[in-house]
Amino acid sequence: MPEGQIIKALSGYYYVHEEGSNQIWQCRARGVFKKRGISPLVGDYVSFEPSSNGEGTVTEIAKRRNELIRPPIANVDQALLVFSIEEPEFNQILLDKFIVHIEKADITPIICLTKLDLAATLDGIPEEMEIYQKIGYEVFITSSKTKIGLSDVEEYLKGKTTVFAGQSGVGKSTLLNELDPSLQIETGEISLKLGRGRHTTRHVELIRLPSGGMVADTPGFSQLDFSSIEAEELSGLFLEFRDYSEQCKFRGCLHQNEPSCAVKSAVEKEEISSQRYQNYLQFLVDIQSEKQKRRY
Ligand SMILES: Nc1nc2c(ncn2[C@@H]2O[C@H](COP(=O)(O)OP(=O)(O)O)[C@@H](O)[C@H]2O)c(=O)[nH]1
Ligand SMILES: [Mg+2]
Ligand SMILES: [Zn+2]
Repeated sequence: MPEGQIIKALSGYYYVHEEGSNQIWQCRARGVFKKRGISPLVGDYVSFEPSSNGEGTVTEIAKRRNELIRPPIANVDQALLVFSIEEPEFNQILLDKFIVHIEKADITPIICLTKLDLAATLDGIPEEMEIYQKIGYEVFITSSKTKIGLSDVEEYLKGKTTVFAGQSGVGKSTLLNELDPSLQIETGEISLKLGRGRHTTRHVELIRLPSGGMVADTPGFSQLDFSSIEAEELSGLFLEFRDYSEQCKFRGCLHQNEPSCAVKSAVEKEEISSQRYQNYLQFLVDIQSEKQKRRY
């Protein structure tokens, strides 16, 4: 049976790129998936059965390496977390929220700071970026307007499947258009009145870039709550806490109010960024209070 990868899902159809060919097959999913509560995702490697009308039926889904629910996509190597320096203004708590969710899904986060042309001087680059570089995250600083940094991003996407994530209006679609001008993805002018971009990307689709690599522009990560994350696992999703955690006095230390906490002393010694730690505490409280609510 032919095999391929789902590159688009729209209105109950799955568009399967047949392996070793350029053909795209419009497929339905076999009924049994629904019964078992499984829905095929963009990025899934599948077997499919061509039918006489030129369409096909997805008959099997290969085991996923990872998956995200919103946006619905599977088998991703890395997530490009796109944040603009201005319009909208850089938001570190949102960046940390993205990182936590991406780390949880076992996908590598990469940070891309856009709209450098809007930073008045180079001093306008948020100094927080150094924190992330020190943790070991790749950071790119770009402007689609002046074309700065675009080839570095392009190089990093080669041979990988990358999902673009970030608030509406930060310049994801514009960046993709720069990487492949034939795409002509709709971009949104910032509404001055609302101060945010229009939602112009409506479905998830994997696109093959001319330079190699697959990318997904997405309608956004709508659900960034912590319902799927346990308090005990949160600190493992802050990578720079990991080595310290092992030295805390109490096993399962949440680095909150416990005595002899190695994470807290690392914050005091400025070995861990206090902003990152504050965001950690904020998320921890969110998780704990969500749990409380579910209990009653
Ligand atoms: N000044 C400036 N504006 C940009 C840049 N990149 C995108 N924009 C603008 O930001 C707005 C939102 O861009 P868009 O790509 O639709 O954002 P998306 O919602 O993340 O896909 C549009 O008006 C773009 O023209 C940039 O590098 N510099
Ligand atoms: Mg867009
Ligand atoms: Zn601790």
